[in-house]
Amino acid sequence: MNYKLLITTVLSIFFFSCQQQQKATSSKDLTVKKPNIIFIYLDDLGFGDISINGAKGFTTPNMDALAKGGVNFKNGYATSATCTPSRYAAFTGQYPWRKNAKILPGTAPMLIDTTQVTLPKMLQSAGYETAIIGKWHLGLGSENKDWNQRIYPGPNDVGFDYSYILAATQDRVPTVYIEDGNVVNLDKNDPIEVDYDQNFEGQPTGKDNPELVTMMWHHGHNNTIVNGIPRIGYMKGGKSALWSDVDMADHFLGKVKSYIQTQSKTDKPFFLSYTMQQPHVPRTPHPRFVGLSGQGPRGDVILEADWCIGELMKTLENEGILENTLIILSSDNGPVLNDGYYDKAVELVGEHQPAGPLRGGKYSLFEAGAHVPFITYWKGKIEPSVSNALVCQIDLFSSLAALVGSNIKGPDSKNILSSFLGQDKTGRSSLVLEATTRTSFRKGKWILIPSYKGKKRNEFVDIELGNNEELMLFDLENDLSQTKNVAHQYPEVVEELLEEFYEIRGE
Ligand code: NG6
Ligand code: CA
Repeated sequence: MNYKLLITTVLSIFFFSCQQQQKATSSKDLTVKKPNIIFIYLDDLGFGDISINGAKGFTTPNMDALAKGGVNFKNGYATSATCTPSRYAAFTGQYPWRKNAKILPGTAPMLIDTTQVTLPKMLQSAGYETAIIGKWHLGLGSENKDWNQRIYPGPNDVGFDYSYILAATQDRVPTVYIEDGNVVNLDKNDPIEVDYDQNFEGQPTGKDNPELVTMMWHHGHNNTIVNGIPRIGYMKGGKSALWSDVDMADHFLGKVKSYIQTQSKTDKPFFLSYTMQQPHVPRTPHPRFVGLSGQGPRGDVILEADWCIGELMKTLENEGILENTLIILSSDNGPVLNDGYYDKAVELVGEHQPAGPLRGGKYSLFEAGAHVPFITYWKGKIEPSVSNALVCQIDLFSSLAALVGSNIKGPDSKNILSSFLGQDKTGRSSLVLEATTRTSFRKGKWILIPSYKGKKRNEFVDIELGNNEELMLFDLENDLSQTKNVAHQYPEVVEELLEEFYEIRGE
């Protein structure tokens, strides 16, 4: 054999395999450092509303698949029991009560300051393309904004490269989509006007014209009627821009799919917040889902949302990026059955317990207010498990920063990346929770709810709010349903928790 030829062959094989290895490592590094990140954020989905957490009467196969293939957190929290504060915390990493965040009307100015650090801005600086598609509810523009001009500031000005949103909630005007600050399909000859105090002359309302509604209001929700549904707030004009309620899920999903299809063809990783409107009121399932749950529109829109999540997963698979995408699923607050419309949610719920074993619901300082479904999924990277780690949406900021190698942190956000990846089962040590501006304190297995004046139960929504003459302490490890106030048995625990709570609150 030719000796020279042998050496050349051996050497070229060696260099070739080195090159291949280098390629493999660099692409693996990329995968490890900069995966796409999708935050699926549902609206008012309770801890028990997915079948893997015990839902009865219907199944949610797509959410279950994420939970079974990823980490299903049993102690996962929004910061709050209502939407605006929870979203504020998730996107800024700051406790919402520091900013006095409350449920906002559709006319509210932008709550996040354009100079603030935010989760999407942090990801932008780490090389991400960022987007939000779905519900916003963090205020837009200034107090006296003109909806017929580009609305500034909005999501695009606090870190989202692309935004396709509804301004507040599905039950609040304006009932139009806004893309990158502009109302979609707006006819300038039919300008939009919005007011939360006074009606516009000659406009029918749910209160005065019940004959015009197709979904009757129970409490609130009796102002301007759009698509037969009476809303909160008054609105005039913008006819060509009005959304279709029954098509909303398909509409947002369409935007999500095309965003993913476009981004998957670029070199940049993306961060997508898919902020779904379900199962918040008004529940308007597409006719394909009507009747499927046996629980009326509330169950039907949960099935609709679950289907959308399945479609999202298929899109990731078809684009070949599923293995390179971290998915986080959670809800902005706990469940409510009657949130202001007659839609049979109460009558048809049967055995199903939207909050699972938890006490209270949306608006409540009891567990069901902010203790929500929380799942992380990353095919091939996260080992399937159930975790008791204490995790909160506020921690996504600093944890994702750690994942992408950024040293920007959210002010109240902890880096608990290893818990989100299923490796650590402890999570953060303590957490301040909030419900309609009242706060409580979780530490380890304990939750301390200070004494608050006010009604014990909101009769309209039929939910216990967590107000009590005496301070309450619960041992969640042994009494998850909060049946026994043990404050008197553990005065030293009360003292320790109060001290830390006041310190964090700066009191
Ligand atoms: C309440 C609404 C409720 C819902 C909630 C916001 C009334 C009587 N009730 O004020 O229907 O819209 O605000 O929900 O108007 S959240 O999930 O966005 O926080
Ligand atoms: Ca909500």
